[in-house]
Amino acid sequence: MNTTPRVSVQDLHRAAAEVLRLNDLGTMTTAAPNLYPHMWSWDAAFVAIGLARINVPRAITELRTLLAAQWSTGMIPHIVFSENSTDYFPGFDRWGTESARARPSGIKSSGICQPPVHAIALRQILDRGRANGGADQEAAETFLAESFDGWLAWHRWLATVRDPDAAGLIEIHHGWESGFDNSPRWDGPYARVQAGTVPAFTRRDTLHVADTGERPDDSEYTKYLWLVQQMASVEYDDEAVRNVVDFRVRDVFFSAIMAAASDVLAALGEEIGRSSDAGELRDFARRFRDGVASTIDPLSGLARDYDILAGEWISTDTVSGFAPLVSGGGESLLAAQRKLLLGPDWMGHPGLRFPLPPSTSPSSAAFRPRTYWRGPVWPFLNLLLGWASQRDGQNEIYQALKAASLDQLADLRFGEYYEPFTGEPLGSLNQAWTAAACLEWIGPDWQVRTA
Ligand code: 9WN
Repeated sequence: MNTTPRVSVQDLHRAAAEVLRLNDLGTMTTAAPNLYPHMWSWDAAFVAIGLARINVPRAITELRTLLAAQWSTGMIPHIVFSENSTDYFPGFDRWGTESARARPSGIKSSGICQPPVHAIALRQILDRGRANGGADQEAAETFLAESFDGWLAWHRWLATVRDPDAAGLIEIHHGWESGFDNSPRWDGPYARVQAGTVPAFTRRDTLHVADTGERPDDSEYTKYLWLVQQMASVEYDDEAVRNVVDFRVRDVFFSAIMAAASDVLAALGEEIGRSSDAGELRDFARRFRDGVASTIDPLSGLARDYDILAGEWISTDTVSGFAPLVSGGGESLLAAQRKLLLGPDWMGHPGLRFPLPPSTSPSSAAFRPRTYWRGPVWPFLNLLLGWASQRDGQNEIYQALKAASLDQLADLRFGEYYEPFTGEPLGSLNQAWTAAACLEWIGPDWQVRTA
């Protein structure tokens, strides 16, 4: 394993901070300079975590902008469109959210959501603000008090509308909601989607990557757009969507984030005297933690998604199988998962350039090392796994993820995702959440100068 950084931690820190500045539109950070010129929901949470390391008020602004786009139902949309760019497809016009009654007026957004990482970012902002003291602390404490109800509404919406049967698993209606867009996890459900007529489209994403093979293909996009049309046809009404949409899946990784973030939000609520709401959030955390544990595949030991329309489990060798490590759970389950994660199909695979979990196991027939969610390593996910291992006192895994992540990012390219065997950055460069993850991994270390 190569653990010698090719640059100093100070240079790495400077370059990562520069990427966030480059993507900064003032009150929102674009997910990437060209490929993603708008704000994405779970990207914004990771961006806020990174920003909190360098500028607490700016981190607060990021979450405030996102929360301003919250729908009256409680849903936080997956894209908040910037007025500055039309260079993304599907843009606002294609979403048909204009007529959605729950969308706040004056703010352009998509009509679907992404995993609720936000409470974790809120916690980081508060901790950094308190550590800095003075105006940063005051701003962070004020933001917690003023925004708590918004985050609570978001978790309540997920727990009710997206888990109507209290299965402890969040239902999603589009691969984009998972954030793992074209992962092999969704091959089965998408194979069953029969797209009707979709108006002609011109993609923009393929213009911004070196090789179009890194992205989903046009037939996949046709299905993505078909699902958007189905939801738009009922004006994104929560009940009606469930009846019309051809993609209904219980997403285990989304559910794990829901469990972890509900615990974090509960603890924040307890700090500001919201004990009854905190109790409700603790119940959500328990319910989703149990839901995640209930999905374990007895053969592989990995967590599974569930296809509601087909009535079957989805077993894949993808990194989402480690959902229990994010949600937390019983010690024997977690110990077995850690062993798998460090084993030869994942972080211990001998061919890896850096010992980090690929999005799909290299031992799987579905593995494609250069294609988006079908194999590449995604740096923000490693940060999430690192955060969870630190929460659970798993310092060995935390340090292993940190060392390998910093080695990977020392090329200063801040790729969206990385080829697992060569370490080549793929997708977009200067991806905001990759830079943010880097800042969070570095933490205060950049101030430590060696002689
Ligand atoms: C669709 C912004 C987003 C991430 C997702 C990632 C990718 C969008 C796209 O980019 O998805 O939402 O156009 O491919 O899959 O996780 O939030 O970085």
